[in-house]
Amino acid sequence: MMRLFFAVLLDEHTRGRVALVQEAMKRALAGQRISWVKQENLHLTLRFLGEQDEKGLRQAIEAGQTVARERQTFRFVVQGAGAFPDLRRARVLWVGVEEPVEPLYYLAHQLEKELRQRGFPPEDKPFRSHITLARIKEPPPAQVMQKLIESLPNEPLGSVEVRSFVLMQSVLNPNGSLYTPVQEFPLGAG
Ligand code: 2AM
Repeated sequence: MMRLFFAVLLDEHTRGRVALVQEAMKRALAGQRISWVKQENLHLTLRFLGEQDEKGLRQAIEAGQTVARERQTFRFVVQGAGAFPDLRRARVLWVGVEEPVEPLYYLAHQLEKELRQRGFPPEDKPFRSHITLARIKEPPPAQVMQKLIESLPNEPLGSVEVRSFVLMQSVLNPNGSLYTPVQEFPLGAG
């Protein structure tokens, strides 16, 4: 079995800028029990598939190929930060995506459609484009979070050119997940 997800990877420049925001968060939240995503692992998840067998892997690849053939390269801007589910109960810290967000949503939507046609159970959570920076065991006080988010610069961190998306394997281990690309799907290659 393989734990799989579809993702858009960030270019090195954007990853570096995002990592600076992450460093600022680390300083502001020092002493809290937080697990920070390593810089090389920063990504935007399009669809999480969970544990899949050989057949699931094959069908995920087919779905990815179908979607990629129908789509052209596009850009999005990484900007803004926040917390899921909200600042009072922060469990996930993220940086967001500014306009245009539609192409990403459309890509996620098309993947969902192709996966469902191949018998994958529907994703129950609506897609929200974000790049996870940290996962928090115990939410810090809401004022701390509010102050933190307000203190971060709200300027574009990078304009990402999406030429492909990737099926990733995630191997969980105690000192952080190990992500490995299984297959890359160049956009508009059909
Ligand atoms: P996240 O960034 O919002 O945490 C690999 O685990 C990727 O799949 C992560 O980026 C994670 O999103 C995403 N993902 C979505 N649903 C998940 C789930 N139920 N369990 C683990 N990861 C999930």
